[in-house]
Amino acid sequence: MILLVSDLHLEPQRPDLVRAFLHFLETRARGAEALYILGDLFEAWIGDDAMGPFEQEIATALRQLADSGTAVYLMHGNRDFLIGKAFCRQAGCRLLPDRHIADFPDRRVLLMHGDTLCTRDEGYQKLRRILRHPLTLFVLRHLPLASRQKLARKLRSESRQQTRAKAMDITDVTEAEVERELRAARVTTLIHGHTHRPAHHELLLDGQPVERIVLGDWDRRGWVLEASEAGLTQIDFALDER
Ligand code: LP5
Repeated sequence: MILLVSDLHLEPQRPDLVRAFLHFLETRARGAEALYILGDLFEAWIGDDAMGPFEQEIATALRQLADSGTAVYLMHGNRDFLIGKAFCRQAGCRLLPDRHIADFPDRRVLLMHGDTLCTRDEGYQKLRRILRHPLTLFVLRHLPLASRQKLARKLRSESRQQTRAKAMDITDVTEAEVERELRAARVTTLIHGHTHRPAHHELLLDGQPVERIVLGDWDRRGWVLEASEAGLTQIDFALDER
């Protein structure tokens, strides 16, 4: 079994989410062939050098899962794109590029975080281009810790305000971009997160059936997509499920 999650947005201020994720790693994820985390594991990540006891606890739990034989893969999200080699080494996980094609038991799939698919969200795409520019990344990584914390708080609060004011279709994926990615990857299944709109879309691309599976965000409930020879099944569960 292969498991996929995204958008957990872990932070010390949400102990319910943290407990649920740690429990997930110790139970459902144990024995899985692989766990893919498709971005936004953390609510905000300002650099591996800023890791405190909370981040260490998550890294240790991931490492224990990896040591037990489950391959753990991590992709950047729009809130934790500064996760680097040090965290991955400590957590025993492999960092994936923004687009990754994986061989699943019954098919090849394209894995993405999903933010780049929202091409109508011009404000965000502009911000993304600035934040992901190598020069910006260099500068951000070298800012003093306090400045990075301040900047992250500012960005989060601006984002909360601005996303509330955006129309639903602006913050959803653009179909043409989904089609472009599927064609370029030569696969018929795309799995992504980011939009917080869990769903299983069946579409036609050049007359062929294709699928787009959107992973759910962990907030009121937890979400996991299970991939096996039987296909892909997304399930949600109570955060306090034991
Ligand atoms: O994250 P979410 O779900 O709220 O909304 C996203 C888009 N927003 C973001 C911003 C992140 O939330 C902020 C993450 C901060 C943590 C990492 C910081 C690391 C760098 C700093 C420390 C070293 O990604 C949101 C989308 C939404 O998804 C749906 O797709 O709409 O995009 C926006 O809201 C962007 C706005 O439209 C434009 C923002 C202007 C910000 C102005 C601040 C200027 C600061 C400039 C800094 C270089």
